[in-house]
Order: sequence, then structure tokens, then C-alpha cells
Amino acid sequence: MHKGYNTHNPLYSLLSIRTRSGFAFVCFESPRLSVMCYIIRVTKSRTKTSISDAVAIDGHRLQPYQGAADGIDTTRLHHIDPAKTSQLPTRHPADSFSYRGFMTKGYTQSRLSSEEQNFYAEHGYLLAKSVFSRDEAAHFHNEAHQIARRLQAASIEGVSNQGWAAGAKITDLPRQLLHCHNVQYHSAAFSRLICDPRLTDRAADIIGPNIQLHHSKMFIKPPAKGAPFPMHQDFPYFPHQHHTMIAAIIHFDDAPIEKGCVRVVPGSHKLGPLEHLHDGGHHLPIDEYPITEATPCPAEAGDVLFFSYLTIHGSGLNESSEARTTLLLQLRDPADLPTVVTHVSRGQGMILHGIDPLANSGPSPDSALRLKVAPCT
Ligand SMILES: O=C(O)CCC(=O)C(=O)O
Repeated sequence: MHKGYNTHNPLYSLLSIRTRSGFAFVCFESPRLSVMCYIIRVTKSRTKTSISDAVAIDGHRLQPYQGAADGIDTTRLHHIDPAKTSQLPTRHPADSFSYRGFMTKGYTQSRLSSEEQNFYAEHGYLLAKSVFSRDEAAHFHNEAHQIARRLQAASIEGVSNQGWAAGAKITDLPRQLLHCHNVQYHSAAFSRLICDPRLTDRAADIIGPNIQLHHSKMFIKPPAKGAPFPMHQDFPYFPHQHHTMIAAIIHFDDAPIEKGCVRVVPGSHKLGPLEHLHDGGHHLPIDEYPITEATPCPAEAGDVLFFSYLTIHGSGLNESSEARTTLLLQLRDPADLPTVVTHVSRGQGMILHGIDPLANSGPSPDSALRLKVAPCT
């Protein structure tokens, strides 16, 4: 049920067009420039007019009215005292709409603390704990495994692979990785997840108010043979002008060290782009950058690991008896343009927070560069 719209408040205008059948279309305009629309069913008798039902245009049903005095009794619409609207969550300055939908669920912004922001600035990574509940993580875990099963059943090429060929330099054991790009095209659960403000508000505290999706990919590292990732920066995969790109790895199950959790080299984002080897995946020399010496980031279901695309990272083999299931999002400031047209994918360009200042800018070298289609890697 929508709350906070008091039609007795002169700040709101009430437009009511009643029809003979007793329906009215009502539009409440708020001082915050949000427009709320309801269709209400009006019951008329000789002595009174009452609202018997009201449905918001977005499908939310308001409580039926229990009788009313003369005229339309709107007392049941009084849920929040307008004098206390300062208690409502403020909209993000970069967002063109208020967080109206979330107000009804007690939404509050999910910000990084100043300690967390300082930690990220200093070390180039941050493990945000319990961003999602374990129940939510279990739900996404099932969605991810169902996608993998559907793709495998349809014999889609590349869903199951050995990970990067360079992984063979790390282990002689069998290696396997189940993976899928752009999961938001496979399941609506992931479309909702990638826009979830608990995730995007935190990312905005790292990148800035505007956040654009570069790509998403889920990884399932199967038990006993989940493929390792040699240490690397993500920069060589999709270089950008201003290095705003970050990874956000959402954990759908616990990822202790033995499951091959992600490892990072703290502070390495300050080194800038490094020379990589380009055999079997862009990676740093295995001997100079052993995975075991990097800092492990063991995580629990629901945690999100953020790191810069300049932060050196990798992960070990999953030697445990359980799969490790994650969704990795690459996110950037939309004004940060790629320097090479590469790694362009179907889901690229979606705005997850704020605005795209370059959207609808017509033909420009920037938008052409950003949107030109090249093979997806
Ligand atoms: O999820 C992991 O284990 C590491 C993934 C990774 O390093 C990458 O995709 O760049």
C-alpha cells in the first residue's frame, strides 16, 4: 500500500474525474514531483459518497474503505503525517525519481561507512558483509544452478569448460567451470538483483552516483575440481580511460579458502595497468604472483566483494565437496569510455544507479565507440 500521500494537505493537488459508473481517476501530485495515480471505486448513496476500493496504477491495492461521511473520505489515505516527510528516505541526487516503491518497504539507503570507503581507497577491495540475507542468497543459488542445468541440457557450447587454459600452470588436477554471461537475460530474479539498491548504493559510494553495467557472469566452481584463476588485473580484458571499472562478486553460498575463494593483492590498484601474459587468458607471471601468497577473501552467502579492475586478484582450485556459486558484475561510470572496442556484450549499457549523461546524445564518437558491436569474449 502506498503511504505518505495526504490529500488534505494543500501541497498535493487532487484531480478527480468521476464517471457515471462510479469510478474515478485520481492523480495525487506531490511536492517532490512524484506523481501517484490511483483508480478508485466510488460508492454513492443519497447521503454519502465513499470509496469502496482503490488500486494504484502500479498494482498496489489500498485498503477498502469502511464507510465514509459526506464527500470522499480520504482519512484512510493518511498514513504518514506530511509534517514528518523529512523522515522519508531522500532520493539520490542523481536519480530522477524518488524511491517511492521502496518507501512502502521501509527502504533506507545502503551506504558504505566512511571506514569501508577509506578501506577500499587504501586497499582497492572491500568485502561487504551480509548485503543479502542467506535466504536470498539460497534463492539466487538455485536460480544460478537452474540456468546451468538448462544450458547444459540444451548442449550450449562453452557453459562447462576448464576455465582459463593458464589454469593448467597452477594445477595438474582436473579443472571445471560452469559459466554464463548476462544472467539477467536468463532469469528475472537476476534482473532484480543487479538493480537492487543494497548493491548499487554501495557501488555508488565507490564509483560515483552513475553506474552502468558492463557485463554480468555467473561462475559455478564445481566441487573437487573448480577451476582456479591465475592472478591478474581485469584491466587488459576491457581497458577504459578513467579506470572506474569495478567488480562486484555476489556470493550465493559460503566461499571459504578450500572452495577457492577470491584472493587479492591489497593496494595493487595503485600500481596502474601492468604488463600481462596473454596465453590462455590475460594473467600475470605465475611464479612472480603465486595465488597462495595473495590475501584470501573468504566470504559467506550474501556477502559482496568489491574490487577495482586494477586490483590484482585470482582464485584457487575448489577442493571442497561443495560448489562455489557467485555472480560477478563489472560496473563502471557511464562517462568512462573504453579505449578499445572489446568485450561488448548483449547486456552492456544498462544503468543501475543514477543516469547515463551520454544517453540519447545522438551520433557522437563517444556513443558510437561505446555501442559498436564486437565479438563478446
Ligand atoms: O571468481 C573467481 O574465482 C575469480 C574470477 C575472476 O578473477 C575474473 O573473472 O576475473
